[in-house]
Amino acid sequence: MNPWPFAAAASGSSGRRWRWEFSGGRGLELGGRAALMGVINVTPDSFSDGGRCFERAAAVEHGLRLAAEGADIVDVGGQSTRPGSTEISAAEEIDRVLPVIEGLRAASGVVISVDTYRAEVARAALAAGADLVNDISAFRFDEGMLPLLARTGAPAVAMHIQGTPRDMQRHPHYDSVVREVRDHLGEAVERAERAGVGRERVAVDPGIGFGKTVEHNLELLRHLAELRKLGCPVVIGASRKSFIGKVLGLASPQERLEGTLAVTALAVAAGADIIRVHDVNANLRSARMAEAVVGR
Ligand code: PMM
Repeated sequence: MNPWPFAAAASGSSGRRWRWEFSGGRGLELGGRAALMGVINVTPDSFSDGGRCFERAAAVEHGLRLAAEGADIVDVGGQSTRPGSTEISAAEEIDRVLPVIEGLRAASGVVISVDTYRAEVARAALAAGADLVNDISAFRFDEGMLPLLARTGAPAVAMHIQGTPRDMQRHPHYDSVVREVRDHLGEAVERAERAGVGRERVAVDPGIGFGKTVEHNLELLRHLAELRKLGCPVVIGASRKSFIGKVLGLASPQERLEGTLAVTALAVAAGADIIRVHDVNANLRSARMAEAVVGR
């Protein structure tokens, strides 16, 4: 008997397979081995890379390096969503992400996602060559997002957040975090369907660190099978996050690689379909090894 209860369900035999099609005959297979999403934060205040990528050329180069390391998707974001962060204007967000998306698209066929909750930014990014939208508000912060997705046919990640980036870590509270996050994401998928965005085009993400205590995050990671029941690809973004720092007593995000790798291996064994990370090379090895052990 396989001691990893979700491993069998995570394998191809369960029929949990998706293929997202993009322009130029490119596509992304989901449901087999986990896909790695590499992070490019084009922000001067990103907690994880300290604004290193704020320069366009450096950001493009960083994205190409992540792709060369094996990232299936590169995720370009211009608006920091760290706890307590303040909003920049849509125009500034577009100014940050567009040159990077254009540069990446000109140089590579890698799948590009834009990390934004604003329809205006998503529209500009898709026109510049992005393939999908990563919305941390699960289509709730901007009512124009679902109509845009319906019109363009772009797939999307719907992530759970309690509150907003500004206030989410003040008093996170749930009666049952797993049930509430699952129901919230289920509603997002239903809203998407009603707007003409088929559920096969939506991936769901519990939003690790977005309005959650350490225990909430751990509880969600222990119960990924609940999210898989929604019938959509499951995304996990735990890379370098503060709950890892709290568990291990590590203040600096740069020290959290081993903790991140542990989460990646366990999430992959539990059937996560997309893993969003800063360190692609190390996480890819962790994922491939975990898949070999559980027979995924
Ligand atoms: N985390 C961050 C930003 N965007 N998107 C998704 N889908 N899931 C996440 O967990 C997520 C995200 C914040 O982390 P960062 O500042 O290191 O990018």
